[in-house]
Amino acid sequence: MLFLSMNAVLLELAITSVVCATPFRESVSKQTPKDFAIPNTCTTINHRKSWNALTVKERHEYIEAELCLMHHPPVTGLVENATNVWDEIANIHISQRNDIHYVGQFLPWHRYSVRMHELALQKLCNYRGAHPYWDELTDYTNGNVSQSPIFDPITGFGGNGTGYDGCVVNGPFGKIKLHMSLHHARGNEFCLSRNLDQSSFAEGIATNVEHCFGFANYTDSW
Ligand SMILES: [Cu+2]
Repeated sequence: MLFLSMNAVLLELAITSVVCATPFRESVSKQTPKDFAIPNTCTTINHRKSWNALTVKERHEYIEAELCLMHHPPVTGLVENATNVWDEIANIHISQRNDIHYVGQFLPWHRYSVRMHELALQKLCNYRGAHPYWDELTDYTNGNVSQSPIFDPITGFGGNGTGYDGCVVNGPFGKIKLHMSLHHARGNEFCLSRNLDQSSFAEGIATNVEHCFGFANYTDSW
């Protein structure tokens, strides 16, 4: 059983975003809530699978849970103009962008963030699976990335955006309204946009991935 509280983790990240810009580890050690404790032994395995390995039913269950987060009332109450948990999660990422990108803590911070997101799906939206991952390299190797199963409009995230704004108009997120972005006034509604560029995926080839894995610490790897 895992005793890590989703609310505590989300609050943890949110608080870090509004009160300080200190390194991530430092903020955690200062503000750890009482129920923030991980036992030494696991009795269940949170098995994260590649999107392509999920059954159609599992894909729908995951997408339903994400849609649930987009309609769930805010849980931290710390984010101005947030109308749902999804807005709060997005704001955490946006407000800390200058401290968590282009630095050694990039991977640890995002790994923690994914876990928080996974707990939100499981605790707030009764999602019983683990957060899936996108095996981008395999899809790139197989051909046109935009034709990958993950962008299927029926069983996946929907396809490329269209029109001037590049709005995604098909799939489960085609009608979703977002509210947190650097490019829009806070709280204003805008669409999910997507513009997949096949050539840009070449940077994620296996030799580059292995090269990064070869470094001994995060800063060198970055
Ligand atoms: Cu990021």
